[in-house]
Amino acid sequence: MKRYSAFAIAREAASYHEGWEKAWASPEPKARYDVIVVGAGGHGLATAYYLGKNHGVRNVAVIEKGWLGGGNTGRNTTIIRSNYLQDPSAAIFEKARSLYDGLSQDLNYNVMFSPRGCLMLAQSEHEARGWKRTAAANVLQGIDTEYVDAKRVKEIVPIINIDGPRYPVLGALWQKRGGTARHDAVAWGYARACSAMGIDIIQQCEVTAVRQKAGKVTGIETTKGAIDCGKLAIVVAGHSGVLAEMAGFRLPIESVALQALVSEPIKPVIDTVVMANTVHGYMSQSDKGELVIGGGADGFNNYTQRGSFQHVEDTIRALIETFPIISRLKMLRQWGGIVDMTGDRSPILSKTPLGNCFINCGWGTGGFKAIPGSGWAMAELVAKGEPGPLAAEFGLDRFGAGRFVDESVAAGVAH
Ligand code: FAD
Ligand code: PYC
Repeated sequence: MKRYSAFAIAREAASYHEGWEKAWASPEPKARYDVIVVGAGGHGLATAYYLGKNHGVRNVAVIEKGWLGGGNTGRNTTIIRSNYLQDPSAAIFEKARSLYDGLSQDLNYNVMFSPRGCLMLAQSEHEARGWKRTAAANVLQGIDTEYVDAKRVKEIVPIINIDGPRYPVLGALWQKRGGTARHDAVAWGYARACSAMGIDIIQQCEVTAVRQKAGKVTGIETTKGAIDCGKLAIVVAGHSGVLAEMAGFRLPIESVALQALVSEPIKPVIDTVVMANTVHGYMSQSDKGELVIGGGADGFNNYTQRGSFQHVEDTIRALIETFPIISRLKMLRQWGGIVDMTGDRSPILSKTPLGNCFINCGWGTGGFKAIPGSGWAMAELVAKGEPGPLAAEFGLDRFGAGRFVDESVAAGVAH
């Protein structure tokens, strides 16, 4: 596959840009693969990429029922940060954040990582104490965050109203190396790099059953026929419960819709990410000028991938006190994704009751930022059959043993 570069743009310009290759191949499935990854979201694609890159496992297929990146990966609000409370979470999220630093170069694909900084507002005394505690934990974990006062918040985000009558801003947890990346580009970059290694990405191919014999997976049934495999990795976010049921085990997961919306494009007004968890809203500005706004998760389980009027109203009403500037803006689009929530709001990267079947899910409302670290850790788990240090605390067995990794506050989005 030809490398993307400034030179390549100049070369292709000379032939009216008609010579670009397809970014990834669209093969028919082979009869058998060493590893099948179900789900071509960011986590599935990154798993396949690091299987090939770090472990030399390249007879791999990524099977996707829709189009790659069309699940939560292409529906999220692209916030990247690693300011979690517990050590295992801080480790995997910081691994991901640091991989994002060099991801465009590694994949030879511009994922538009923009470390513009992330503020998590404290709008109650309780929240202020919580963020101070997280800042102290982050110091011990080697993660670069600090608790800043309201005056500093106002300097960083001049459009913010820190004197709201109901929810004044008391301070914030500030991670200046947090930020955003272009979500589709993350999926496309991994897909292209996988394809260049000979990994098959098979879209429009739904997995309908998991075949097994003597406690091991032998293959899958799909809408494009049966495919055999040596190992199976299930990486399907909101559909994890459905796939687990096909494989014959149960997961401590609930699926709910999480919604977001964007405004009409305006001139640059905010050059950082602001999360206001007490009022259930968060905001940043895209390169196109739209304000990217998200709210809390639905209060009931469902599989709807669309927005609702109630959330638009609740989220905007909540944010207007803190950002009066948005009160006259028109909202352009809204949407939803199905997120997979565990009880402790931490992910599952785990072996399963089937010896050669592994699962990566439970990233809930916060897995976009984790994609590179999660793929790295999942590839190690699948290749070696045992979790490495990044995945060790995220096994399914923690729910039986009561060894929770409680991130219900640091998860960031009210749920
Ligand atoms: P997905 O991208 O959903 O991929 C799973 C894939 O599996 C899908 O493409 C699906 O079609 C496929 N699949 C399902 N069933 C089958 C089957 N039977 N056969 C074949 N394929 C199947 N996280 C952050 O870190 N920052 C944010 O700002 C953020 N904002 C969010 C905002 C919203 C509105 C939403 C919905 C989520 C947000 N998240 C955020 C969470 C983040 O998007 C997810 O945690 C992450 O994208 C999950 O990636 P994934 O690869 O696991 O899942
Ligand atoms: O996890 O940072 C996050 C997040 C922000 C919006 C949705 N999730």
